[in-house]
Amino acid sequence: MNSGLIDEVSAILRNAAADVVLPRFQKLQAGQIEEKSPGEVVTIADREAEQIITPRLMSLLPGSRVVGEEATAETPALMDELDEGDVWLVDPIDGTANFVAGSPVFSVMVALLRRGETVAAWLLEPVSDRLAVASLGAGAFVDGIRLHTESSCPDVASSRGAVLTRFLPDALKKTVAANASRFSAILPGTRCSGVDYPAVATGKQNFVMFWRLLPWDHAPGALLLSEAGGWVARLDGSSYDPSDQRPGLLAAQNRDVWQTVRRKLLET
Ligand code: 2AM
Ligand code: CA
Repeated sequence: MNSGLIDEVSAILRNAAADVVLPRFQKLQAGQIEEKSPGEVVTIADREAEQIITPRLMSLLPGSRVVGEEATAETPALMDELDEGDVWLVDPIDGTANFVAGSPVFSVMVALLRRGETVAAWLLEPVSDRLAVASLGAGAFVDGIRLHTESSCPDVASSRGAVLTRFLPDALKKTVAANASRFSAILPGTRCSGVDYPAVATGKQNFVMFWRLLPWDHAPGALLLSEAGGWVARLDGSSYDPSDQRPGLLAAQNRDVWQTVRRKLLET
């Protein structure tokens, strides 16, 4: 991945954030927020950001296509054949519920898939302007500083991580709750994967577990964490594939932590 493309996409995300997202932050009017489906909100800022980002990404790579969260809500077939050609996955606002609540914990994310493999990722937090980028085989960076996760495995009793319980089946919720006291802390997660994955990649926490796997929520963070030295895999140990939405994913700061957390968190 050439660094020119990394910079061009970074500029596209920063422009969209400055032009249509940040001007609405803590200033949304009631008519600018809609319920897409029960419990899932979308705002004028999500829609406009995706509209701005989509043609700009397409013009960067001839023959590429864009699969954005909001366009896919209108046209679900856009998600077919993610494993063909060059596909940009766009989450115009990740953490929309936080954005609507006036919290700065939201991000703008893009991943580039090449024949189904994530080859580059961008995660921008507009309020702080913190930008995380990764490209396959070339590392993960936050604001230009290369990330390397810890290679050792802490005691379970001193490890902490987040489990996103909203979409988790009741039986798994009970298992996690029963095993939580083995850990230093089981956190609820931030409701923004653009913040949860960097929290592991930068060592703020040791792991994060998700259930629902929409590709724009996970492809960027999964590449970021893998390139930082982390380990991301489905709960059965198989590798993460953005084209496969079967649920359940565990992301950890390295493979040993992944295996230990998988065992201690989900043991029945
Ligand atoms: P969104 O705001 O783009 O819909 C993955 O956890 C993603 O699911 C989040 O980044 C967020 O993306 C959405 N989400 C919203 N509320 C959530 C919740 N309570 N638990 C888990 N995910 C949530
Ligand atoms: Ca979103």
